[in-house]
Parts: sequence; structure tokens; C-alpha cells
Amino acid sequence: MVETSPNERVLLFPATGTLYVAGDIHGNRRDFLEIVRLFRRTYARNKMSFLLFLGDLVHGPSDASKQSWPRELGEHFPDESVAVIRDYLRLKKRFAGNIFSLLGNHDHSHVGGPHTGKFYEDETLHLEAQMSPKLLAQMKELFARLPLLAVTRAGLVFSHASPSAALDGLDDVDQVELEGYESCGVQQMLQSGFLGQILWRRYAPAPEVDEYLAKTSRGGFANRIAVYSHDVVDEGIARIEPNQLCVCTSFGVYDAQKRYLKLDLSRRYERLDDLVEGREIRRLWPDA
Ligand SMILES: [Mn+2]
Repeated sequence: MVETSPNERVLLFPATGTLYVAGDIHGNRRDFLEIVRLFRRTYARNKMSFLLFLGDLVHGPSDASKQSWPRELGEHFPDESVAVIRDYLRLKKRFAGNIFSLLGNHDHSHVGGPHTGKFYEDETLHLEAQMSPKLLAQMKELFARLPLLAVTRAGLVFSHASPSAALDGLDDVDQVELEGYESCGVQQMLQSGFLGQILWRRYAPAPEVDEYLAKTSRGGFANRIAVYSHDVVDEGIARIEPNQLCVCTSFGVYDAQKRYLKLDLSRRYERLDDLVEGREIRRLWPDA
């Protein structure tokens, strides 16, 4: 089963089973439900099946932005962040040990991070204003406990944004506090150390990623590839040689490009070429 560190900031996946990985959802309920459907189909046959979201479950485009939506941000979609949170909380009860999400910078904005202004002047307040006090409290409780990293024994380590080596090891990750960043700007976050970088970075140089991979390895199982989302890459997947993979499952791309990962946790993925299109790298909407 999946182990968590004492403060729950690190997930450790077992060396067996199937792991589905989805990038930023940003309130796109249609894509969210599709990846859940794929996971559940596998789970029905084998309980050692897992689903990991890489953060940014919430915050989507305003209806008014439809006219001026930039082509490079893919399909416009209705922002169903409230329903996605309701669904996630329900699924988390049903599949407590099998469904997980990492913290994204947009999620962080509700529990101590800077409020974000990607779709609205302040979409943090915009979302909170749509929620009942009970649901808002449940969402904050959820976000406050989301992990920052997920480590496998298969050679892969997952984070929301591109990695940071500003840590000594996984114990440091477990000690991270989320609160106190409300008044920070993005540049300050990027310069504030591990938390700001792992939530906001779009790029990390290969030697630093190697350092991060070594520092986050556990139990003799060396990490080889850092997997993240956060950024938008045209083809839905970007191999950043030699040691990073960026995956877009929903936000920022068109249906035909949306990709998710389906991984065999008993395998070793030593290099990017070990992640094969059609096997580990899959299209969310194959008929699009
Ligand atoms: Mn993000």
C-alpha cells in the first residue's frame, strides 16, 4: 500500500501495481471524471491500482474569457472547480488508499500561498465565494494536508512543478510549512527555496534535477526521472532530456493532445525512452 511520511508531505508508492498519473485539472470536470473512470476500470480488476493528480485541481477560466481565449491554451471549458472538489472528497472517502493529489500552486493559494490571478483578478476569493462554509472548510482541510512529492521505486518522482534541489533530503520536504506566503509575488516564491520552487518553477537545469533525484531517492531505489505538470506543453507531453518529463492531461491543450501516464510500479524506468507512447504515455481522448 501507499506509505506517507509522518507529516504527510511525501507519498511512497509500493513496488507493485498500476499507477495512473494526471496533470493539472484546473476545474475541468469532464477530464477529471474521465481519468477517474480509467482508474476505476483497472481498480475493479486489481486493487493495487492507484491514481495520482499532480496538483492544481481548481481554478478555471471565466465564461467571459471564452471570446478572447488564446489558441495556445487549448480548449476553453467551463470552470467546475466546486464540483471537482465535491467529487474528489467523495472519491477520497471511497478510495482513501488509492487516490491522491499533490499540492499545486493554485491549491496552495487557499492554505497560505499567494492568491492567483490567472483567470480572475483573484480566483482564490472567486472560488471561495462560491462555496458553502462547510465545503470551504473541507477543501482547506484537504489542501492543507496535500503532499508535495510522490516517490516510487520505479525510478520516478513526482511534483507539481519543475524540481528544486534546495533540500537535503525527504525529511526536509516533510518539515515544510505551507502558511505565510500570502503576500509573496511569483518571483519571491521562486526565490524562497524548496516550496516556492516545487510549486511554481517551469524549468530546472539538468544537473540540479540530478541532485534532486539523488536527494529524493529512498531505500536503494534510485530516482531517474522527475515528472511534473504545471507548465503547458503543446503535444501534451514533453521530454526534457535527460531527466524530466512534463505531462498535460487537461489544462492548456486540445483533447487530441491530452496525455496521462499509466505506469507499472514493478518496473524500473531508467531513462525517458523507457516511457513509451501508447504504453506508459496515453491519450486521454484517443478518438479526438
Ligand atoms: Mn500550477
